[in-house]
Amino acid sequence: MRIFSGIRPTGGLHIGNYLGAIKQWIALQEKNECVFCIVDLHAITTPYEPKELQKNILEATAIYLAAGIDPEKSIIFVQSEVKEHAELAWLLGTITPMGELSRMTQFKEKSKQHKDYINAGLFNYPVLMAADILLYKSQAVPVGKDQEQHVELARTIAKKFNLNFGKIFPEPETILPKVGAKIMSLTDPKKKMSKSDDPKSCISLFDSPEDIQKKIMSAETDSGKEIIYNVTKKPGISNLLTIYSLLTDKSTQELEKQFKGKGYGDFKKALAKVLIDYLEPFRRKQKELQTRDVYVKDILNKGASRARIIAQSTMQEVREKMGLI
Ligand code: ATP
Ligand code: LTN
Repeated sequence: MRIFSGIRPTGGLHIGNYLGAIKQWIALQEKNECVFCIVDLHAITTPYEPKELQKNILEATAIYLAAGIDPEKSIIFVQSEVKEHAELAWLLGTITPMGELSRMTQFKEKSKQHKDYINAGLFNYPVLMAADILLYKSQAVPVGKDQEQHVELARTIAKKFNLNFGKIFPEPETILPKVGAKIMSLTDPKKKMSKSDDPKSCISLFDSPEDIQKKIMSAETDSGKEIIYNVTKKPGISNLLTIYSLLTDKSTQELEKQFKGKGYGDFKKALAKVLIDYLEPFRRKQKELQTRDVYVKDILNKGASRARIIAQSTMQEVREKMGLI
């Protein structure tokens, strides 16, 4: 299967990004043809610092490599280096209903978050995302729950293109993790963990052991003192149980048994230890890669060359179907 996913170079990754998206990418690359994209053209739809962008792109790439993306198995590249993304986005924009775009939750949320930065790029964001996916004729897109709506729109656009101009695109499916599709904030377990939120609310993949300990010990918990999985009554402890379960492959029921009779403090101490141990190789590999910019750039150049071959061939077909050649 051809798989595509993208991530914005907007700062460090947290365990929500990892458990919701990247962990799936790493498993999928074993048996599929995977294309992973650092979506810089998406990153510039919200406020950003031009001088920092190249640094963030290299950092983001180092993070994926440290997390286990293997450039021998998968294509990893920067979106703006393959011009066909922008070109296809324009063409697909001509068959995308405005009504669909104005229903998008992310557009509404980001417009609220950045009131003086509501631009047409942010509105058209899902069209560019559809172009990313369709350019590679991808059949599946592994993402967290918050991106499901965008992938559905990409399906709608694919269907419409096939109907209007002739069938060339598969209708992409979303791959959601069974558990962990929405890891919640540590400070407010009713909100999703988000990298643009307060650093205390999320565990970065590269947090120091001391920071992990502090953040987990002060994570918001619920009334009562039993360690029980119940998302409505105990959203805080349930979120922590989900994280524990995903990192240890123990079910939440097993964990309930393991911590029976223990309090929140004991449970949190144990979780902090699990996280510190789990993330140790990430910290080590990232430190190594940070000093190897040339190596990382070389991987991105090779990735872009491989991506271009597929992208150019799809664009040839699209131009023919749309009557542009
Ligand atoms: P931002 O705060 O800048 O919007 P973000 O933390 O939401 O960023 P993205 O770069 O938008 O992260 O998302 C990268 C991937 O991680 C996407 O596939 C997204 O669905 C997934 N993801 C993001 N947050 C979570 C979360 N809390 N739980 C599970 N998956 C998540
Ligand atoms: N919109 C996504 C990032 C993204 C993406 C994509 C994900 C851009 N293009 C294509 C999957 C497929 C986000 O905000 N996380």
